[in-house]
Amino acid sequence: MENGEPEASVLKITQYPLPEALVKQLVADGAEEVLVVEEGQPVVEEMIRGMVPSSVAVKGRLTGDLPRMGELTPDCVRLALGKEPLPVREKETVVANRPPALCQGCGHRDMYASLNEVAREYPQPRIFGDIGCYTLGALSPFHAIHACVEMGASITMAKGAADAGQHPAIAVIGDSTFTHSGMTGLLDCVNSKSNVVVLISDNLTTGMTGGQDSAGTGRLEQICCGLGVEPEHVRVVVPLPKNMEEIKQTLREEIDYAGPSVVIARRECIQTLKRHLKAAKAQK
Ligand SMILES: Cc1ncc(C[n+]2csc(CCOP(=O)(O)OP(=O)(O)O)c2C)c(N)n1
Ligand code: SF4
Repeated sequence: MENGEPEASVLKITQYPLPEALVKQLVADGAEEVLVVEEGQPVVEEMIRGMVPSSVAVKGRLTGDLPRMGELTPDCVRLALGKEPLPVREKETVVANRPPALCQGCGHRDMYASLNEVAREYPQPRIFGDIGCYTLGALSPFHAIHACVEMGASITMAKGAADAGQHPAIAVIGDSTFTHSGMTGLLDCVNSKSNVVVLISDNLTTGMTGGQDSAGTGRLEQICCGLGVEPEHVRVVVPLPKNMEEIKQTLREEIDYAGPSVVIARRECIQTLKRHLKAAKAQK
């Protein structure tokens, strides 16, 4: 007992299949109930019910002790544990109130810095974003994205805008999202000769979900040409502050070209770069 409240044993699960022995161990010393705090669907909650004795009450999203939908906040969990939500002032001392931001040194930053400068040269630019770390370009300090819907939609939104006469119509998409569901949109742009610029921010990984390999790494230019984009309108730049003028000029040239073009801004995510450098050092 601590401050008159019962202590809880905590088991953190980050694997599948579930560690059944650990789950059983969790309730072995006579636990009466288990609260499953699980983002997304209550999959673990359902499975754990079959692993523990029926005398143990398994609580979570399925039982309504945690909300069935939406993000789990500290307050949701406090309520499920029978505690009052933290007063706002106390919360601010636990977690600083700040919006999410791109890492310092991230190549997406340099890509947006150049794109914003070029966009300002046109009376009504429209920039369509997509899903990944670079979605944060919608927030301060960039405010670079006018719309963002779902994986791959940046290109089809830009196509729709371009076909309706919008100029420039620019899609910003990550390398992984491009190979996940952006390629079909680019093929549509080629078929209709749509006047879009697709800016692929290629950090050579899937940054937002933790740095998994990206399906098209090393082949993006070939893929774009294979889809029918003219090779001279598949351009590659390196998003670094020193290359700002070159990137801006490349963007201007492709905006001026009346057809589908691709600009690939390629520089490795600094988080995976750090890991790769550490692994290489360890191998020496
Ligand atoms: C339909 C769907 N599948 C998977 C995801 C998970 N997801 C979020 S962002 C992302 C890809 C991000 O990679 P990338 O486009 O390369 O951008 P980065 O985060 O590296 O900047 C994925 C797969 C999702 N949001 N929606
Ligand atoms: S994880 Fe990588 S891609 Fe994402 S913001 Fe950080 S440096 Fe950029």
